[in-house]
Amino acid sequence: MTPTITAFERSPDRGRGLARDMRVRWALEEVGQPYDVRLVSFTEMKDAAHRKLHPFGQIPTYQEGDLTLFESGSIVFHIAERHTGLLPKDANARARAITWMFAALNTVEPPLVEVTVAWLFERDKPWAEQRLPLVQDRARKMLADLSTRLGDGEWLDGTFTAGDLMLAGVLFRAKGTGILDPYPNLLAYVARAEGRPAFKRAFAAQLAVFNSPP
Ligand code: GTB
Repeated sequence: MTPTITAFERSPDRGRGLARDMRVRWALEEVGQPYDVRLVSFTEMKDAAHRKLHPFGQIPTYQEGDLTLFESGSIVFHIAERHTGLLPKDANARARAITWMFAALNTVEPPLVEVTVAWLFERDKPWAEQRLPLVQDRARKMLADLSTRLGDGEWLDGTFTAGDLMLAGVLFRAKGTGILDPYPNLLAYVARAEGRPAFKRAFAAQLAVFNSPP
């Protein structure tokens, strides 16, 4: 059965692939699973009908037969479990890949989102000058640890897994803020991820939505 995901009808990022449907599209492309996309406006997202799929009135969602999921991490995990290619067969390697998915979402993403929010939406606030360096500092400490751990590895644990997809997806969103610039290995890691054919197909698909006539 072809799954249907939801995405912004008109992404405010102007097709830069920053919304979290991108990582779901990427996972589906990695495993070769065709999918449909239902585009939703900001108004529709808050309607009761959409909230049946997503309690917080957001995207992405995932529907496949009588299964409905929200949370990009859960959706990518579901895709990785149901198909081959994103989770290793070896039980320990699989557990490590899942650990990296959690690390990407629980440890890496929150401080990076804080930086983006402070940079994009709070710069005009009277307290912005004090807050921005604080959140940047927290993010840099985490990134320094991540950079040390990755070292000169191609991927986190040998071969590309759902852990890399999630981590690279998180770092990709933060790249534009410049916060990754002091860590060339992290930048190279994101560039490797962006070079994957599945990533390129996913990126092109979300860009095509933005470029299509309203
Ligand atoms: N934890 C959830 C997940 O991982 O799926 C978070 C989902 C989420 O934040 N969804 C956002 C959303 O629906 C889109 S991705 N927001 C609408 C709302 O809450 O009303 C975050 C996002 C938003 C906007 C941009 N942008 O403008 O560039 C990029 C990314």
